[in-house]
Amino acid sequence: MVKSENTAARASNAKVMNRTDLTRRLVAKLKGEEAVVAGIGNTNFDLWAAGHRPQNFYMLGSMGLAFPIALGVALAQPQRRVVALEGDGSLLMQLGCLSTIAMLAPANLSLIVMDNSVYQITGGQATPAASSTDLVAVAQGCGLAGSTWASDEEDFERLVEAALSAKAPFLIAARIDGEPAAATTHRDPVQIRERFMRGIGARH
Ligand SMILES: Cc1ncc(C[n+]2csc(CCOP(=O)(O)OP(=O)(O)O)c2C)c(N)n1
Repeated sequence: MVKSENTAARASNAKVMNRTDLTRRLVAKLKGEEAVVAGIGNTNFDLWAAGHRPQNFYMLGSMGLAFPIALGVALAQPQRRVVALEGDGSLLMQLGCLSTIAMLAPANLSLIVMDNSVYQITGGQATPAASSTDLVAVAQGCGLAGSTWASDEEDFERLVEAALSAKAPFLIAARIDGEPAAATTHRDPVQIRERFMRGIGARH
């Protein structure tokens, strides 16, 4: 696998962690008003499993939209911290958003990719992250300079804390195992949208 020099060591030393556990650790770090936008499938299932919050948005159906939606929320509500969770396959489908986020650089946006190197929810086919693409190197190349692999759970928590008070967005990448999500989000797109709009005060 070819990796850019500065992420290669961190990528190969990164511990394989568990998405459900990391999502719970993330939610435990939130103060309350942060919006969390999670991508199709497992990232939003585990966000749901960590305990529903009115400020959570669960993307259904289309890959790669967690980061773009979170960008929109971050630009619309600059006083609110916004966290976006995405799977590696979904991020690979929408890589251009990293360039846009780096260019606009909203200080209140944090990005997390859960990299199991497969399209798990559709049967575990390998993504390019399994062999040829280092998503942290991609993010750095797009201009998200602070992007990094989380080396273990404590490092992940430290990076989340740093991201929640950072002055510029960066990508936290976590290598995760193949465990399925701990629950399944209730699939009701209208309810998800309305609850979120009220949760962030965009609708009363
Ligand atoms: C535009 C688009 N293409 C394909 C699909 C089918 N699909 C749904 S989820 C998924 C895999 C998602 O992989 P990843 O984001 O890595 O998350 P994981 O399943 O590994 O948690 C695929 C291929 C889709 N829903 N939308």
